[in-house]
Amino acid sequence: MPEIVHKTDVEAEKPQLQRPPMYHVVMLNDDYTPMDFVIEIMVRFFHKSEDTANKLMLQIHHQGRARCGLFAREIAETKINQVETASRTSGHPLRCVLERESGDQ
Ligand code: TYC
Repeated sequence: MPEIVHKTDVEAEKPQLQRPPMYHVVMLNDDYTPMDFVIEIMVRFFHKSEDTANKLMLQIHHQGRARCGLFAREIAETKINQVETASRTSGHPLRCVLERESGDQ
């Protein structure tokens, strides 16, 4: 027989607005990865136009980092793996990190 579980007042009043958090893939600057390679990666894995990819690459070069896309956690982790595998295969140290969305910025 299924047991009836009564919600506390607090649980009953909690609005059911939960959704899984999303994550930014943040690309980092380094001194060695060629600019053209970074642009290629942005086009290939983040579906950026050449123009947007060029702007993002320069933003990273000058400011140290830029967000390249917002994804569910598993997708974001896969993107990072794809970028880093392609980079290592080509002998470059390009890196990305995850950043949990916060609503600000
Ligand atoms: N700083 C690199 C250079 O001068 C270019 C670069 C841009 C590297 C963006 C990584 O995410 C990056 N060749």
